Amino acid sequence: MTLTPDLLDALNSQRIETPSWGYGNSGTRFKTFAAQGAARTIWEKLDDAAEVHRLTGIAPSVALHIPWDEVEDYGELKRFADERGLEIGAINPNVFQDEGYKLGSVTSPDEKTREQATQHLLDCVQIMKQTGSRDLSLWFADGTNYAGQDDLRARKHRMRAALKRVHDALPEGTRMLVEYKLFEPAFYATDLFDWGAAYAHCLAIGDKAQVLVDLGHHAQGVNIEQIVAFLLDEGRLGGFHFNARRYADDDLIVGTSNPFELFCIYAELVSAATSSDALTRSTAQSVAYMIDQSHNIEPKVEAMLQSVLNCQEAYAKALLIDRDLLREAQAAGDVLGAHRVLTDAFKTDVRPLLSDLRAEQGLSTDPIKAHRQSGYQHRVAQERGTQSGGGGYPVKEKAHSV
Ligand code: AOS
Ligand code: ZN
Ligand code: ZN
Ligand code: ZN
Repeated sequence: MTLTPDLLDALNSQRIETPSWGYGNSGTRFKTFAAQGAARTIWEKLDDAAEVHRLTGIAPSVALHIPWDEVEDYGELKRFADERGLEIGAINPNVFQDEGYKLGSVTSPDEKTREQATQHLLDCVQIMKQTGSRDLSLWFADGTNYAGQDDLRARKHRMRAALKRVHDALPEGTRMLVEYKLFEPAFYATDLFDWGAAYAHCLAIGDKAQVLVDLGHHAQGVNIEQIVAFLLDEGRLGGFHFNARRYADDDLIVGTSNPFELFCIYAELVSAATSSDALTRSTAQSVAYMIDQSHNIEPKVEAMLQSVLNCQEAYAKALLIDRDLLREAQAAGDVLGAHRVLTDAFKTDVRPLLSDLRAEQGLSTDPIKAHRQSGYQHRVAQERGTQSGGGGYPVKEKAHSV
């Protein structure tokens, strides 16, 4: 397996965004274990993200969560990131932690609560202007726990109205990514419950609205790569929250329990990026590849490195698919021949290829080993100590268990 110029080009331009919340302490509803050296503030989270980027070369942006990562001066934060070779990525408003959101945020039956939540989303649009972010990433915990608790159509209308207001406040060249989730924390009905609901809202509110696919947000057995293919073809796939799961929204290290699914998703993206249809092509080229994982017992930086590297492997394998052969087999109705073309690529060990790529890029050929040998973890453990809870500046809502 050699690094052809095409492969090199494609692999050089791969990008993965890491989430600020993946660097702080987080846990389950049972316990948040304090990790030695876990980042306590957004500044430390950016330091960790810079370490992941330094070692992988493909993770130059960091998603923020507001207010967990709230600062007084976002210009200063942007400069701080810039000095570390990083950019501020998607802004994730938090409309699920205030007392007032017990019955929902933008879909709450209470008008004042809806207004407060919508204002927070609009404030986040202002933050995007200061951080230079392209994407506003929206996830709502909104929903109901019992049949009859609230009017489902009224809630749909409230969601539509809020999304529309925020959409219309977005500056040119920016987008809102609408994330859906089957359940949790609502257990009877979630207002944005699947890709169809998110897609219908996006379609109704405007061109800057696109769907975000979190790999942990579907029912068991749902074919996520087919959703990806469909949304790409409709020009409405905005981005991903990559993670792995076996049961529900487990938010584990990407590609650990489901490498074939991750590969099939990348296979659709690679195929769409060279589609003869201009909309499909440009949609594929604008996809935001973000990781959304929360660590309970894993060392944070190494866990994030592993996720980024697993995305790189999945993408490299997807690039190896022999497209001509695949088309021929498909056209000939050669069921197993076509499948074999795909699995041949999936079964290829791309680690030597990626090691060559890193050598080309002047990186260490084994980022995990390099991280383990760098002393970074030891140094931050000394400097930061062991703190319970997450981080934030100024100190605000800290604990994170979603
Ligand atoms: C929640 O389940 C969603 O995946 C959110 O995208 C994300 O986990 C949250 O914004 C970070 O707390
Ligand atoms: Zn998510
Ligand atoms: Zn998730
Ligand atoms: Zn989630």
